[in-house]
Amino acid sequence: SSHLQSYGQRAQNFTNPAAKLLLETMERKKSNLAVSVDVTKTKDFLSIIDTVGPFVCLIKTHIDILEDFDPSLITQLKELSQKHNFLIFEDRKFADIGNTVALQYSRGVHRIADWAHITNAHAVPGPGIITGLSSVGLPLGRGLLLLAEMSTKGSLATGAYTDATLRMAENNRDFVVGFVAQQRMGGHHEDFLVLTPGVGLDSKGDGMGQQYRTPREVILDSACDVIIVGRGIYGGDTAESVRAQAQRYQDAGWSSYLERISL
Ligand code: S5P
Repeated sequence: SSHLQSYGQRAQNFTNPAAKLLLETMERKKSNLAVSVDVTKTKDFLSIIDTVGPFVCLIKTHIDILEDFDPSLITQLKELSQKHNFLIFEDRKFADIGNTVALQYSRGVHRIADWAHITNAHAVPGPGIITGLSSVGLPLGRGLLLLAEMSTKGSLATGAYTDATLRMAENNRDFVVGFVAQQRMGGHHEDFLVLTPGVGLDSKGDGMGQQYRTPREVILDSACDVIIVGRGIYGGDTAESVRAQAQRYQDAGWSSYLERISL
């Protein structure tokens, strides 16, 4: 019998509503797949999301790469999130002083805090970045992930930096719900979500530093919670290939999770 809690059981370990909703959604949809939709045209963005929606717990966005961004896009994104029951993660990677990130999070043309259940930040400025972001996000029930490690070759986020990032999260449990990292990190007894990019079944890298591991390596061997897949899924040119890849990664992620909790 398993000593590890299921995703659904872990919802009770969090007070943060975004973390609870994500875990409940994962359990309900049997999906630990997040798709990263890194395209530059609104039309492609929405059509990929509508295609992969049934297979994902989470859609990850880089809203600032859309060339034809219009606020009505956000209405459509929210409608797709309702239709398919997924959460939205804006991969903004905030990295400035608290006052500045609070403005970047709430204002500008994108108004990220209005629609993104989850966003992320680098730990490099120190805890003030969490104070700034939580002043906006906490009253809205949003959650924050800290980048504790990166998937890229030569990443500087290792060792003492990664450890200090963990401490920052532990001291801000109400708003910081977990990490973007390559593995579940030891040394803390509290529950955190671990979301992991750099996942691909057919490629080992991209010639620009990205490094890929398989869903099984990420979920089973490294004990992470969510696989984040971008080009491995939307890289195909037909809706049918995008759909087939989303299903394939969902199955690979979920079977690895079932194997892990049965250990
Ligand atoms: O360490 C990281 C952190 C992130 S959030 N490595 C990453 O690749 N990412 C993001 O995950 C990156 O910005 C991109 O949006 C996605 C990976 O895309 P793929 O096409 O390489 O799967």
